[in-house]
Amino acid sequence: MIAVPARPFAYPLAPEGRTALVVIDMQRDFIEPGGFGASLGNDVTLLHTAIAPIVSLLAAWRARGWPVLHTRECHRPDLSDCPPAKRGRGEPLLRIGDPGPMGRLLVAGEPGADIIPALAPAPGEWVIDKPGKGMFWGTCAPEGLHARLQAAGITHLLFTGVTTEVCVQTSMREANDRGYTCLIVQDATESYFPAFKRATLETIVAQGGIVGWCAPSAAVLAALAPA
Ligand code: C5J
Repeated sequence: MIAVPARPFAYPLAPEGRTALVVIDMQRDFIEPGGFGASLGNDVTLLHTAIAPIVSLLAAWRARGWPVLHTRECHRPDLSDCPPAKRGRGEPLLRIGDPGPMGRLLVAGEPGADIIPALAPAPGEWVIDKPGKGMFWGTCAPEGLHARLQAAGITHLLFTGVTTEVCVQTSMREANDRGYTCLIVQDATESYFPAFKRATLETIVAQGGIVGWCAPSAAVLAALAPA
């Protein structure tokens, strides 16, 4: 194990490809103007600081040939996997499935559902489309994501992406409940609400790491031996 200085204590990072880097929903629909995030009234520029740390982590994982998972929150074009309770909520400018400047909001195959070019998946990396907030819900049919991770020998997950308190936290909690050893990279995740991000990171590490560990990307990268 590689000891990464972290809160609430050193994180035991498993080498030899057993720790996957998870990049949650770094999609144009959340990061760029005119997408789903903006339709909810959010300032999308608040998410941009997470991009550079994720680029650095991706480079480190790719140099070692370690597994990388990208997720995309999106729905089938007929919206059959989008519950009315999700689509109908609130008073957004545009709803899921409505046409916007980047195509239909949060619909698979539309430009807005794409991962931003700076973080585009490399060949062989996992790309998981998820209809919900958590990456284990309704994904990787028929066997499910947990079975696929187990088959690949992945036991540890490093979480990055957006937004900290919604899809990142939900996915990390789902993973924690399934027995994965999880760390959230504090500068590689962002929220439209800085106070929610702070509260989420504190919640994760409280009570002896009730959900997992937290560390900056510099601590993770420094702990890795040269590739
Ligand atoms: C949200 C996400 N915030 N990726 N999705 O609706 O966090």
